[in-house]
Amino acid sequence: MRPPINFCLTHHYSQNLHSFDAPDLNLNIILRPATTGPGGTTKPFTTEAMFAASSPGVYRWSCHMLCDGDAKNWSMYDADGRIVGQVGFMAGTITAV
Ligand SMILES: [Cu+2]
Repeated sequence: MRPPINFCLTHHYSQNLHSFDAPDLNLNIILRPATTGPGGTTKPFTTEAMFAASSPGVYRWSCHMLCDGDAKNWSMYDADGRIVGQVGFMAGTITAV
């Protein structure tokens, strides 16, 4: 097992719950929404987590919370209509070197 890596996920503007799921890294993290601060400013909620990749590679993550109701959950689906997230919106990759 490779050494664990700490990382922070800052969730700037969304008022919805999201998740950061990467099954191949055993990650299932719930991201709390931003709150409204003084003067109506957005106060981000930061989530810290730790993970270790067993080997180098590219690992996929996605949000599994169906959080995009305003856009009919467009960002949750891939081009084939599966609920795995649109890369660059509610999905992406983690590269372990
Ligand atoms: Cu989400």
